[in-house]
Amino acid sequence: MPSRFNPQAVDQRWQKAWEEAGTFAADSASAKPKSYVLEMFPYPSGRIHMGHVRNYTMGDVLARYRRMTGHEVLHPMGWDAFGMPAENAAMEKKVHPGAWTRGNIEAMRGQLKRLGFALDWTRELATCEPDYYGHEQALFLDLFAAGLVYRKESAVNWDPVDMTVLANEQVIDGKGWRSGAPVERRKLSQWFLKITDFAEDLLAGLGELDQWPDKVRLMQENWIGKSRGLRFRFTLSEPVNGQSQLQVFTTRPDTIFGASFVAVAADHPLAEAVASKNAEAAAFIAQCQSGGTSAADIESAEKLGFDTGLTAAHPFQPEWELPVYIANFVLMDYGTGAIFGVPAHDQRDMDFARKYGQPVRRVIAEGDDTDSDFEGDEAFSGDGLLVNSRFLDGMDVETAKSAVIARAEEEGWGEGTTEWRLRDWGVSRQRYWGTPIPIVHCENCGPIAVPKDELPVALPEDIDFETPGNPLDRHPTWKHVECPECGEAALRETDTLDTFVNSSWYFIRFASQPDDKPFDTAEAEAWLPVDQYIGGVEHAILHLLYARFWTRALNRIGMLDVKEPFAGLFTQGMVTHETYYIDTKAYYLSEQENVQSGSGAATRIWLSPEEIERDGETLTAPGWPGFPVEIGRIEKMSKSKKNVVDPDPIVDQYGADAVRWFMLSDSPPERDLPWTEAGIEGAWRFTQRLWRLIEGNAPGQGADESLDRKLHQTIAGIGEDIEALSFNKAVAKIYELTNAIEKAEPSASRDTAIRTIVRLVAPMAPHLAEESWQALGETGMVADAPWPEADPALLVEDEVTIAVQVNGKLRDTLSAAKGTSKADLEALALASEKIARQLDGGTPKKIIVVPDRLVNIVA
Ligand code: ANZ
Ligand code: ZN
Repeated sequence: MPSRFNPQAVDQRWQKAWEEAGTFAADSASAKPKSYVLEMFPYPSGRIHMGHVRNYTMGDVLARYRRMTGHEVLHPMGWDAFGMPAENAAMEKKVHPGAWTRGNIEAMRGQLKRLGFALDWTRELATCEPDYYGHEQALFLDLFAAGLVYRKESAVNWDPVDMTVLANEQVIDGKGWRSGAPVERRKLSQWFLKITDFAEDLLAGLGELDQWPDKVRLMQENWIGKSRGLRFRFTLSEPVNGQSQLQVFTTRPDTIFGASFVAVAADHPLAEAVASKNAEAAAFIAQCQSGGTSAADIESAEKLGFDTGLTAAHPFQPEWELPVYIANFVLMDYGTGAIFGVPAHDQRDMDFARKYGQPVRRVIAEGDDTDSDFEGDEAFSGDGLLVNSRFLDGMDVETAKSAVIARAEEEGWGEGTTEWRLRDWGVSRQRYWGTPIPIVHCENCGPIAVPKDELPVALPEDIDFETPGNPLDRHPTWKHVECPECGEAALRETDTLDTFVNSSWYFIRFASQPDDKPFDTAEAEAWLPVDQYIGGVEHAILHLLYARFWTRALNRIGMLDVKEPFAGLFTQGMVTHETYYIDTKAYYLSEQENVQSGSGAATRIWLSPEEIERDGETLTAPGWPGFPVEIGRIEKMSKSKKNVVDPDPIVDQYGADAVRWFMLSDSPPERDLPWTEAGIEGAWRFTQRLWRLIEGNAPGQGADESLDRKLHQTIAGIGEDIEALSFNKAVAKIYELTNAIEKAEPSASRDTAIRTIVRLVAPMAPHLAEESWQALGETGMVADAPWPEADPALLVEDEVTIAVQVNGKLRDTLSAAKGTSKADLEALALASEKIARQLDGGTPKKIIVVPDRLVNIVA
C-alpha cells in the first residue's frame, strides 16, 4: 500500500536539517568557482505575496542547481527596510516605524523559511539597522570627499496644511494625500549625487550587458537620454536687465522654420525681470508655482502662458518676430529654461498654440502632405523630409539637424551640444525612516562631514508623529550638536537618504560584511558581479541605474574593481488571478438615498476568492445574497481588486514543493502566471506521483537502452533549461521522464533513472527530493549530491539499421548508434556470424562503408 507524500511532516524536518548542517552558508574563501545568485530583496510590508514566491523560487532553483554543479554559491536574503509605509503606519496605527518594520521582517522571514529556500541566512541584513546604514553613511562621506556629492536648491512638493514635504507618490491629483490641500512647489537646499558624471559610461556599459533583456537596456538608454542638440541665442526686441539675447535649447534644430513662439520657465531670470515690473506676470508666476513637481504632474497640467510683449528675432530672418511667453510647461532645470515652440511637430507646443492662437506651420512632410498650413490638433512627431524650410527643403531630419547646427556655428549664434536627459540624483528626503545624512551644518564652517569614528549617526527612538512634518527636525535635542571643526553650536542635517541609496549597494554588503567597514574589497571582488539577478521589471530603470552608478562611484574612488554590478539580469512576469465583483448599479438604484451625486458612485464591489462559492459554472457570494457574482479580468494580484491569494494557507494545504512546482511549471518565467486552483492541485498531484514512483522502486537486472537514452537526454536538457532560466521547459522534461519510467519494466536502468530523477528535481522540489534520497538508501543529502552527468554517447537521437552486403547482396542487418564511426561499423559487420559464414574464412578484398546506412564487403 503506497503511502502519501506528507509535506506537513516532511518539509520542516529538512528545513531544520539544512539549517543545522549550514548547507547553504557561502564560504568566501572556497576554492570552488563562485556563483552569486540574487533576487531583489523585499520591502517588509507585512506579508510575503505570490510575486515574491515566484521570484524567489526561480532564484532558488538556479542557486541549488549551481551548488550541485560544483559551485560555491552565494544566495542571500535581506530587507529593504526603510521607507514611507512604516511612517504612514506610525501615523495611522501609532506604532513605531522600527517596531512595525521589525515585526514584519519576523513574520516574512518565517514565511520564506517555510518555502525551503536555499538561502544563506547568516548574511541576512536589514537596511534600517545601524549596522547597515552606518556603513552607508561612511560610503556617503567617501563620495562626499571625492566630490561626488553636492548641495543645491531644488523644488519639492509642499503641503501647506500639514507643513511638510511630500514625496511624489503622496501627491494625488495635485493635492496632499492626508490634508487634501493643493500642493505648492517650494525650493529647498538638498543633497545630490553626481550620477551625470557617469552618463557616458553608464550608456556605454549597456552595450556589454549581453545577459540583460534588450527591453531593459533600451529603457536605461532612453532614461540616460543622450541626444544631439543646439543651444542658440535669439535677439530680443528690447534688452531685459541689460540682456538683449535669450538662449534656448532644442533637440530639433531641423524644425527651426516651424517656430511660432518662444517661451521661458516661470523661474527664468527673464520671467522674474518681467514680473518685477508687471503685477499680472508676477501673479501668473505664482500660479505656476502650485501643483506637483513630478514630470507627470507637469505633463498633464493644462498648458498656460503669459505674453510678455517682448519678441525674439528668427535667426534666419530677423524681421520675422516671435512672441515671447512665460509658460508653465517649460522647466528651469533642463537645457537653458527657454525654448522655441514648433506646434506642428510637438504636442505641448500644439496645445499651447491652439489655445493662444499662434500659427501652426508644417515643416516635416507627412507622406505627401506638405501643406504649410497644418490642420488638426495632433502634432506630427514622425519622420519625414523637410518642407517649407528654404535651404533645408528635401533633407531628412538628421541631415537637416546637422545643416542648421553647422550654419549656427559658422555664423556664431549657436553651438551644437550633446545633451543628456539624465539628471543628478537628488537623495534628500525630509522624513524620519531613512539613513540620516551624516553632515553637520555650522555657521562658521559650512556643511561638515561627521567624523567617521562617530558613525553611525543613529536615528533617535523617541519621536513624535502627532505633529506632521519631519520628526528629526522637530526632535528637541537630536539635531543640536557641536561642530566637528570649530566646536561651536551647530545643527545636524535632518534630511535622510532616498531608500534607493540603501538598495544601491546591499549586494556588496551581502558579499562581504566586516564590522569595521562597509565591505572588504578583496572579498567583495571575489563574488561580484552578481551572476544572475532576478526581479520585477518595475525596477528596470531607477534601481538598476543607481546600483550601476554606485558601483562605478566606488570603482572611481578605488574601493572596488568592478563596474557592472549585475552580469545577468532576468525580469520575471507577474502572478495574476481572476477578479470577482458585484455590480452595484442595481443596488444603488433600489436604495435611492445611497446614490452618490454625480458619477462618483462605486459600481463594482470587488470580492476576494474566499468570499465566493462555486457551483459548477455559477458563482455566488454568501455575503451578498441575491446579487450575481461577475467574473472580471485576470489581473496582477492586488489588494485593490481583492484577487490576492495568500501563500501561507496554500503551503499549509499542499506543502512547499507543490507551491514551488506550480510557480515554475505553467508559464515561461518572463510571462504572467495565472494562479488557479486547478494549477496548484495539479502540481500537488505530481509530487504524489513522483513519490509513488520512488516508493515503488525495486532493484532490477539488465539494461533498458531506450530508458537510458531518455534519461541522459533529460539530464542534458534540464541543465540547459535551468541555465537559460526556462524552468517551465525543465518541468516538462521531468514529466516526460516520469512517464517513461512509469512505463518501463524493472531493470538496472530503471533503478538508475529513479535515483537520478531525484537529483534532477532536487532544485525544484527539494523536500520531496531529500525524503526520496533517504528512502532510496542514498547517503548524505541530495542538496549536496553532484548534478548527474549526461553521457554524450547516449545523447545521440536513435539507433540506425545498417545493411550489410556481401558482393552487393544483403546478408545481414545490424543496429548501431547513429554516428558510429566507419571503423566501428566495419568491425561490427565482420563480427557478424552470418557474414563470417558468407566469407567462409576468406579475407575481403575491399570494404565500403556508408555511415549510418550500409557496409558492403567485396569478397
Ligand atoms: C524645438 C522642438 C521642435 C522641440 C519639435 C521638440 C520637438 P528631449 O528631446 O526630451 O531632450 N525643451 C527644451 N528645454 C526645455 C525645458 N527647459 N522645458 C521644457 N521643454 C524643453 O526634449 C528636448 C525638447 O524639449 C527641445 O526640443 C525643446 O523643444 C523642449 F518638433 O525644440 B524642442
Ligand atoms: Zn564650525
